[in-house]
Amino acid sequence: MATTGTKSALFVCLGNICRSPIAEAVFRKMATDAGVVDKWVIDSAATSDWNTGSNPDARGLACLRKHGIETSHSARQVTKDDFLSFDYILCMDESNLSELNRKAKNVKNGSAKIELLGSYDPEKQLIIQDPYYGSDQDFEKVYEQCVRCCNAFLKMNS
Ligand code: WE7
Repeated sequence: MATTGTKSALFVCLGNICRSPIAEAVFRKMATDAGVVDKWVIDSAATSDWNTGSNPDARGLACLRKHGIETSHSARQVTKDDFLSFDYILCMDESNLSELNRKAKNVKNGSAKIELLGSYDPEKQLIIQDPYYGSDQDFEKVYEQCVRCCNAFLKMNS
């Protein structure tokens, strides 16, 4: 359980190597720049166990680095405990959302708010598409969406 006064957000996608590590790193950078990172528990995870232990996709790392952000994340799958300990579980697409809601049903007293990260987008792009079979430009688009959404999400929580 999060310590009193802290808030927590878990970013989730299919494999925890493309979209959710970008969202996690963007949000941590924003919270750091805003001087509130100590008030947050921030992590990311996958709905699947396919990539467990893998580092983020090289294209995602290059995209983040281009914007002055570093990350060292190792992919992990969402656990039952995540549904108890996180305030927010923010995912990328409808498939992530239905998978998380399905998993949440097996957790008694789970209190995490499960939402699409895109629901915070002031430009109303609800879905953050999987860039796995995409181009560098698709990663850049994911990054821009994460920036807009994380900024709005952080503002709402300050
Ligand atoms: C992805 C992926 C992504 C697709 N990251 N993988 Cl080969 C596979 C099968 C089950 C789970 C995972 Cl995670 C993976 C590897 C990792 N972002 N996106 N696969 C993907 C995209 C479009 C159509 C089908 C798949 C599996």
